[in-house]
Amino acid sequence: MKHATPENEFARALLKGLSDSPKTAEAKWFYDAAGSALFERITELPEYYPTRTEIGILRDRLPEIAAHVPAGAALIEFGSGASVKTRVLLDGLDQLAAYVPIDISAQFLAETADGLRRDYPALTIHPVTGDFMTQLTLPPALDARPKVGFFPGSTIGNLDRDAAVALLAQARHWPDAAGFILGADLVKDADVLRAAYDDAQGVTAEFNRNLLHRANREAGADFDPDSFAHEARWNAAEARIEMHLVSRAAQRVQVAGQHIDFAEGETIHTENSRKYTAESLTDMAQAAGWRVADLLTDPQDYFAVALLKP
Ligand code: AVJ
Repeated sequence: MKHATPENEFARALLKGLSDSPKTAEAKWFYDAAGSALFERITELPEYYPTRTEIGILRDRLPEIAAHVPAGAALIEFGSGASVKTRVLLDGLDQLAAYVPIDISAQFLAETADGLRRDYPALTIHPVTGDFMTQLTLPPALDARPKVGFFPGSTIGNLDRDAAVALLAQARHWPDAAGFILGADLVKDADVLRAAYDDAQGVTAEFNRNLLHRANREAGADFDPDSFAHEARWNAAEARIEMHLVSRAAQRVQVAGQHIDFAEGETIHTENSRKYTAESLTDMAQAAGWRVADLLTDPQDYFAVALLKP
């Protein structure tokens, strides 16, 4: 064999995406420790409205959200929990019996669960380790409980439509599925959208380039990260922000023992962040067997928290 298969999953996935035309990388690879810290900084940027807008909706509309959650229910969160958003709900929904954070990192989950058990002694915490894009097994102790899914942050926007529908359908098929609370970013003025993904301080640019630093650290690559420019494009036809890393020159890069050639201006497409309308959200929910019982938005209509019912 000419090329040995790289032994780690990140290196394999990276090589595969870089052999595609156009070159791509999946957004989930942003989140090593450095990338997660950069994302936390993004959520505090003046241009990045989604996090603070969603928290505002959750706080302001707690009574309506509470009415959506049956007594004795389990709240099942996709992705990293223990954030401000989770706590807003746990503080406001005293009818909850259980909280189930699902995360890929067992270590992170264990720490989260300890903190939550301290702060919410009345709540049973059942952490589930796993990739929420795959079929998950819920703890049998939850069998009899009504289940409400929670997927905040518009992280659903990273998924293509089929994957998003599959995730929502999985929750719809839980025994005693009672509802779903979905955070989704909305289509708006293109300049507002672009600024949110290309901030003046350059934090998002560093977040994007961290993929190259990570490739150098973990995938035997020799990228010169400064030779790639950060670009955030609004793709109106697909209703999505795309992040790209644009090669500033023709160059050859080594990745896990193979070489990858870039033309000047050639890009690695590193993320899609889909933006929704009431129509496209309703359509996606319906395709997964849910109906939109309520669509809670902020006064500017920047962000939506959709309350889905079977
Ligand atoms: C975590 C996927 C919701 O799409 O807004 C932020 C990630 N990328 N800035 C988003 C992100 C660039 C974020 N999500």
